[in-house]
Amino acid sequence: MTERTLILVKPDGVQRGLSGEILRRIEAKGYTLVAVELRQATPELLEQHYAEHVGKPFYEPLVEFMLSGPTLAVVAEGERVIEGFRSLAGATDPTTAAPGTIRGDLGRQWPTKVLQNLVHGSDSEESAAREISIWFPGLA
Ligand code: DAT
Ligand code: MG
Repeated sequence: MTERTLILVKPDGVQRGLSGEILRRIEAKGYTLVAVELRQATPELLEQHYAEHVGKPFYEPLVEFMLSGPTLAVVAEGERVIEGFRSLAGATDPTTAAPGTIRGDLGRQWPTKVLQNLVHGSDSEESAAREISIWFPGLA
């Protein structure tokens, strides 16, 4: 069954001019772009998107970081794209993310409370459906 996933190029990726490189990797892997839109997140949208992290020590810095500039919101499609993009993205911590991955090749630790790791990718079918409806209500 074809799947869809919600991918975000976070403000660090947009600000560093890596949107094109990240889209290139998604397309080169063979996935189809369904929607691509540069958006300024709001606190309300982020509270929904990061509902599972509300109350964690890094939540406030995470929201502040996600509000620091525009985010490129993407919906990509393909068989097993949810798992496939998580694999392209690499581990959460960019310092130890494997070389060859987006986070491993392009990310690093900065002196901030939140890890800046360039991209978000939905982690399950349920998350993908929920997150696509938050960012692209017209697609759900
Ligand atoms: P992922 O983005 O790999 O799914 P996550 O959902 O656990 O990771 O966390 C969301 C984001 O929050 C993550 O991309 C970076 C930040 N983050 C997660 N754990 C953190 C931690 N222990 N310290 C600082 N930032 C963290
Ligand atoms: Mg996550």
